Amino acid sequence: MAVTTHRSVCPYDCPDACGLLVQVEDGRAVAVAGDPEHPFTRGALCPKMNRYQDTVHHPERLTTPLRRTGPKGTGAFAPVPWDEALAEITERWKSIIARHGAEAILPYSYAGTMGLVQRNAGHAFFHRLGASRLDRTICSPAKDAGWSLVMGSTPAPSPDACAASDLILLWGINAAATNVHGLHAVREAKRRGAQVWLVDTYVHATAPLCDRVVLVRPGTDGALALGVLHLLDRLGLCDEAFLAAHVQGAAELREHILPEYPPERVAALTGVPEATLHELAEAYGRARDPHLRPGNGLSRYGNGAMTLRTLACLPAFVGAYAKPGGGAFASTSTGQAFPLHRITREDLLPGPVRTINMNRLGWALTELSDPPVASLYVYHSNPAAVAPDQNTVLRGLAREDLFTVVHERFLTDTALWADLILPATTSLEHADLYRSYGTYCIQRARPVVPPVGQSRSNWEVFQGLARAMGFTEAVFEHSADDLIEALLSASHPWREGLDRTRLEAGFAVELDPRRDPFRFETPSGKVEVLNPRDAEPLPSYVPPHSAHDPHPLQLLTAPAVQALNSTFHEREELRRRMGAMALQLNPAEAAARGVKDGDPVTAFNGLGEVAFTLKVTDKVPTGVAVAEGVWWRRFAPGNRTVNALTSQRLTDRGGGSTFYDNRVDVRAGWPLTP
Ligand SMILES: Nc1nc2c(c(=O)[nH]1)N[C@H]1C(S)=C(S)[C@@H](COP(=O)(O)OP(=O)(O)OC[C@H]3O[C@@H](n4cnc5c(=O)[nH]c(N)nc54)[C@H](O)[C@@H]3O)O[C@H]1N2
Ligand SMILES: Nc1nc2c(c(=O)[nH]1)N[C@H]1C(S)=C(S)[C@@H](COP(=O)(O)OP(=O)(O)OC[C@H]3O[C@@H](n4cnc5c(=O)[nH]c(N)nc54)[C@H](O)[C@@H]3O)O[C@H]1N2
Ligand code: SF4
Ligand SMILES: [Mo]
Repeated sequence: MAVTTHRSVCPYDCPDACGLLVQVEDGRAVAVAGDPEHPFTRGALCPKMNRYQDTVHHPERLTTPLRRTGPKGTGAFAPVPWDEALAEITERWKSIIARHGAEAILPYSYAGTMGLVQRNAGHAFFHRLGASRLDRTICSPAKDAGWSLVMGSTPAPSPDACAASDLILLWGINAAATNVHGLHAVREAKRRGAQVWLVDTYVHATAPLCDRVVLVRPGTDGALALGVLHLLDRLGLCDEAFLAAHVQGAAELREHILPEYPPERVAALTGVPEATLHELAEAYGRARDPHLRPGNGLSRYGNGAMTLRTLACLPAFVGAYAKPGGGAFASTSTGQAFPLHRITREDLLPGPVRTINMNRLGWALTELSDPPVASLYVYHSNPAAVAPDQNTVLRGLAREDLFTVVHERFLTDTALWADLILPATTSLEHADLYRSYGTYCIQRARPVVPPVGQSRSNWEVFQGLARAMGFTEAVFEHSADDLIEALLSASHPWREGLDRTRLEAGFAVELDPRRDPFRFETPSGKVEVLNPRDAEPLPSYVPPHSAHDPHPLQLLTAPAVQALNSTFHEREELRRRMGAMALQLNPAEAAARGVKDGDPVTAFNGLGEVAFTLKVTDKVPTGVAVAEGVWWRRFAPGNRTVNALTSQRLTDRGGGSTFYDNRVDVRAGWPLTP
């Protein structure tokens, strides 16, 4: 049988959005490699996506709709035809609507796939239905909110621009895990003599690439940034010409805020020694083209938006925003280049409906009333694993009176609790248009293998549900390809001059954000260190939520190298490389608790208890515990995973998650969790 090669895209929630070359033989993907013609990812893949064919053709793929045949959560299911499954869902929904109204139905989705069509596939349907709306704020809305208070909608530079920098500041980012190709330009800069600094909370996989690693007390980066600004000012390292011409409020920050952040106080707040603080300020202030690369982790605290807002001031004070290799890269907001409303169809809403913050799913399922959530429809998300406060989420999912439908590729922790499971295609089986939050590339992907079993794409399922509900709007008749055309047909300045032929041929092509280094897209046209429209016009330091929690260890639930949130745990070889579900502690913290490397331990707080295998390492400072990865419960020693320890509290702005803003203690042994 002949082998053919096809272009595709990595569909996952990763800033890189790699181009793929997929080899297909007899309707099966047999090999997946990086596309050397992709302008940003240049032919390399991360360890997760090598052997993507093993996910696509995994023996545990869900291949038919399944109906629950035993008690909830026990995994007893039997196959049911698609028509019956869709009819059952819509009949149950019609009776729920008759009793409680459509707001008693809650969709729950996030980023199992990043394609514009499949990711947003449920919006038109649920808007038309009048279901409760979901505020999709689990990832980094506080980062965006804080950053844009200072920078407005100013486009980020190219992610490769930092190759021309002489000082790169990786701030709260484990790029070796989460932005592998972002390191290409960092390595290039290093070859040209740049210094790379990492400001983080523990020494992780990216640290070996860095010349200096500064460990900061979790959630105190805002104070650290103000301390650097204080010293830049004191040492005369500010770019006064840039400040005068392009920054609003530098004088006010200098007068009202910076005097409160002398090195002694900042060292006490952040745990960063005064000498290191001086070195950091000197390095940053004296660099020719200093480049700041903030991650998302530091925004997942009660003060997350304020932290990012403070960080955004740093390049302004040294004039770096106008320098070729300098400035900052927070993310590329490429969604704006497409008329998404043509897919999401808010105009179909029957009237005002309530909005539920996805980080408060546990609360919504267990406490919300008038109407209660009577049905939950989950697609391309795994909230039983990824949502905070797992014990409350599981209590909600266990409710006998909750009708739960899960559209998935695998029997995830969430699918286990479903009344009906619908089998989903992978990205190699459906069409989509991809953008990225870490590059300006866009790429169109066509199906390269037929659907595995009876699996259907998100969009096909919502078309089927719309039909079964009797919805007659034309949008539900359109194919995924029609929707892609609708996204590409309306013009947008960033897409002017885009090579459509190349896009149609499956190659990645780049949007042009028309960036002018001296134009800031804010109401004043300047970098808004002072934002007069905000209740707090100037940035300052506010402590995180957990500052008031008496448990002794800050819990960092950081990304794992071999997984992507709860995705990829289906792959045995990746699980093997990850080893046991580990909690990392400093030797002094382990000794104080009488536990040693490899011991079974339990991390606990007021929300729950989670069993881990202890890893003792001096890469983690005292006062911190690190648990990398969002595991599936079946691979956890105690039937609970890290989110049994994280709270439903939100960020200061944006309604974001606070996954890192939790504290725990640790004791020897494993609990007998049911
Ligand atoms: N391999 C892998 N890749 C991924 C993911 C994954 O889970 N695994 N997740 C994907 C997703 S959904 C996202 S949103 C992206 C980006 O995900 P992000 O959350 O941006 O990930 P990182 O920024 O790399 O990692 C967070 C870093 O922040 C650090 N950190 C936490 N708290 C603080 C703090 O208070 N101060 C400082 N200075 N640092 C802190 C952590 O130690 C960690 O190194 O990655 C994507 N890519
Ligand atoms: N403790 C802790 N929790 C976290 C994080 C953390 O750092 N620490 N990170 C948070 C972040 S940043 C994010 S973005 C969220 C991510 O949360 P989610 O978006 O829920 O991400 P995943 O865990 O990757 O789960 C996605 C699921 O979608 C399925 N899927 C993939 N493609 C398709 C498809 O086309 N159709 C359908 N129907 N299903 C599909 C996959 O099989 C997978 O089970 O997790 C958050 N949770
Ligand atoms: S997960 Fe990220 S780095 Fe890995 S292949 Fe996908 S886009 Fe590339
Ligand atoms: Mo995320």
